Amino acid sequence: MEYTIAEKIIKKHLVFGKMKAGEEVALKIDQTLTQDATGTMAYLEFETMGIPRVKTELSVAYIDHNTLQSGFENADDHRFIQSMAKKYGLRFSRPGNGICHQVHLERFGIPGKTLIGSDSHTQTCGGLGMLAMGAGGLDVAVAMAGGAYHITMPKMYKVNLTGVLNPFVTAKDISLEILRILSVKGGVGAIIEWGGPGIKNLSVPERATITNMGAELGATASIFPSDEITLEFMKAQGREKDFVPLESDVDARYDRVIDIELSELKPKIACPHSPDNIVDVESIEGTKVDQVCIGSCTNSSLYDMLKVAAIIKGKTVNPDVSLSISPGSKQVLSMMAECGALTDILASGARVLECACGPCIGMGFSPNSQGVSLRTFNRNFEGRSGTKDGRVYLVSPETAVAAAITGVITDPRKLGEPPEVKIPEKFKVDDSSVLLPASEDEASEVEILRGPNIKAFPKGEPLKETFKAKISLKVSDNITTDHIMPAGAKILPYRSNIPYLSKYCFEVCDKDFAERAKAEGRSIIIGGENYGQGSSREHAALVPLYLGVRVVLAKSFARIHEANLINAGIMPLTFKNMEDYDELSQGDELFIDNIFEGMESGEITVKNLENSKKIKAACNFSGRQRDILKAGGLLSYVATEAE
Ligand code: MIC
Ligand code: SF4
Repeated sequence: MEYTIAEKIIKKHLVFGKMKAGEEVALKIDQTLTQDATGTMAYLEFETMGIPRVKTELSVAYIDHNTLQSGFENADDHRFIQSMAKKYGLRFSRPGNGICHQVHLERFGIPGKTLIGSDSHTQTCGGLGMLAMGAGGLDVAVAMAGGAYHITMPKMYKVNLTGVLNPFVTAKDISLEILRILSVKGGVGAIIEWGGPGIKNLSVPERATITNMGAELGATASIFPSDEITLEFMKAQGREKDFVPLESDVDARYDRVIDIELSELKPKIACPHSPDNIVDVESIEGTKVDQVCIGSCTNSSLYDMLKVAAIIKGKTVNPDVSLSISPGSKQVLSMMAECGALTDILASGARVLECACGPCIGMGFSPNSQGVSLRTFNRNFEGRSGTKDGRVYLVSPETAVAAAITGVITDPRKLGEPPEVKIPEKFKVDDSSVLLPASEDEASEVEILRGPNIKAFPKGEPLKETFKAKISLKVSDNITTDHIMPAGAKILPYRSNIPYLSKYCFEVCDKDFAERAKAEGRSIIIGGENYGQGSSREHAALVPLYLGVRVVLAKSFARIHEANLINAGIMPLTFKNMEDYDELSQGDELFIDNIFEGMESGEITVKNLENSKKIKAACNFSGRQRDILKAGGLLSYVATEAE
């Protein structure tokens, strides 16, 4: 039998199930990561499991999202997470040390290992041959407690790269090209393996720019082989002992193969408000730009920063543009400082922000009203920047800096000679901002520091045989978790306060939703295709649960969100006939009976009490998922299993 890279890793980590696409498999998890915006909840959940110390090979708690401390909330949450890490055996990456995915790639990722993280861009570490996946916080908590991670065995896609990129065309343009080809739902249910002769010219950070945006495709994971380029990167990080080579077998079978000839690519741009709304930069040249942001877990490596510095050296930022630079890690920033690149950037008039997510999640640096913002980030969902009518475009660092200089969208190929950038053979290694946990003997003495912002989180209820409720909201295709549970500097500090967060649920779509749903008591949401794409935030399930949502009936779901709904005890049902979506309206009362029998057979009948029409819904849950729903969510299920 010949295997793909991902299949090889899955085979090695399989604790349950058959490696057949569509079937549920359970995997042993070697490493976990959390960030602070999802971490607080994940640690509260972990605490309820009563495990004295994490059971993974390595677990790291990062602080990188909620770094603006405009009140006590974020600082309290940082202290809570730090004390949890110390007590329960995790490393703690202090605020300022960098964005979780960038730091994990530099310092901790290991080819061939499994990693799950409570952040959808965890797949970044696929750039060095890891099977790295985003997950809900509760799934990460279970993995920290030694439990397996359950996924639907994905299909295998292969992207073959041939040729060489032209000057000013970059790894980011490859990410945008695959989004153009596949769209934001094209990767759902698949692992995307990158290969072909074209990968030989891509360094690990460039590969990571590509795997990072696998999240935007909805893919379960994205992965590169581990080869001599990987070895070179690991040597530069002083970690060559962790290197293992990894490639697919020659006759490995793929469900889909996509070829991209790199020399044919031009600089690309994702237009508002979706990462797959792609055109060539040259086609919209001249559009006035108000703001440019360079950074995020997609494009904040030393290589990216050095290119930007080389291009902007000796020039000044256009007077009508505000330029921000957020290096991905302390390592990147300190190396920029040492080689003078930081001085060149500062001299241009750019604003240097801390090594954190920052503007990407609306944590400061929101654009002006109706402002056009060019960002090297991965998401441009409506309102995500913190400015409701802001217009965000996604681009490469080269395209970003070209606009920062000219003040308008500019094809970077017009910048003249491409920058010559040399990456040092050795990176500056200083792990002093990663704190080690207390020893097992001392752990019991460590006090958990809780602030007043931490409130109890809602628990699901055991499923009943029948269910009757009204439709509290009907939404269209590609609804993101940013629609369901917005982020941004004003709301993010309340990630451990579900009652407070609930006021903002679906605010972007319908500002009356929260009150209406609460007044209904129990309700159903109707969704279109790819419902819940984007972030892994389980708050997009916990908050609707708090507001009484018990069923979401959609055309299809994004992977992590569907898992989060089940974990929360909300039943995700899919339309069998897509036209039935048009038959339902907000306010209709629906009735579902024979739920248990339906779950066994995979089909449930939903009756619309307004007109007595019957709708067939699919519910292809695994035995474990049925039990979780029956128990009222994963936490109750874990508790009953333990009895
Ligand atoms: C994002 O990019 O949307 C986030 C913020 O990193 C999220 C996690 C979160 O909502 O806390 C993600 O991608 O999972
Ligand atoms: Fe942070 Fe943005 Fe990356 Fe999410 S996508 S982890 S908010 S930098």
